[in-house]
Amino acid sequence: MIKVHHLNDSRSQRVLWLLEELGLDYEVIRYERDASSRLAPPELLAIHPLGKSPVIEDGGVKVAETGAVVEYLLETYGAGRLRPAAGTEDGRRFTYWLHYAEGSAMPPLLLKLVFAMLPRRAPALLKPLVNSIAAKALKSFVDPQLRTHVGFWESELGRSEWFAGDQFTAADIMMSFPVEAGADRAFDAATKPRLKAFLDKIHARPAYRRALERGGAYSYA
Ligand SMILES: N[C@@H](CCC(=O)N[C@@H](CS)C(=O)NCC(=O)O)C(=O)O
Repeated sequence: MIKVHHLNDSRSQRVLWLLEELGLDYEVIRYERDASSRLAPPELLAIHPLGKSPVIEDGGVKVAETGAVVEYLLETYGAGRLRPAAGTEDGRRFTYWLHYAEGSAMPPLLLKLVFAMLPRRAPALLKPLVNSIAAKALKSFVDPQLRTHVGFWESELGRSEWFAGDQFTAADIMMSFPVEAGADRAFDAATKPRLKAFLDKIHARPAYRRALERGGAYSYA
């Protein structure tokens, strides 16, 4: 049976969701974030040298990195489901979003989180300085980048029902985490009707709900 090394409240929720959409049996091995640092526990280092989640094991095969896990599951068990045909425009868009979600969308979202957290964690004496550096970085670099990305998502969802065409695909599962994290810290869903509709639709999917039950606490749903 497929084993998923799953960190609570994390990107690996997407892997559980994909497994549910594919109707596969799987076992969830849970890891809890440190309450203060939010980092993964050291036990994950025994699974993969980076100590991050998700990682899956399937017989003798071990796969890390969400996009690679998604590709592996689709190739091995998808039988053509949840992806457009290769060589089509939708197929190219699918590949784009599969890479874009972690490669381009997540870095500014992570920076936003880090710069928002830094002042809270700075020693009292340094707080004003750290606060001012973080505010400058957010204003001059991170927030404008995020506005561009979020505007791009909203406009792409005007081209088709889903990110890679009119059918729901695993590209939407990959993009769920940036959009959910973005709605939490980078944009107001009330001002982005297509992104809001995307979130409403994915949150209503039975497989998404089942994955939440298996994964435990997830603050973005
Ligand atoms: N690009 C990687 C990112 C992996 C990653 O950073 N995972 C986070 C979960 S959201 C993690 O394990 N964080 C805990 C830590 O860094 O200690 C992927 O998509 O798999």
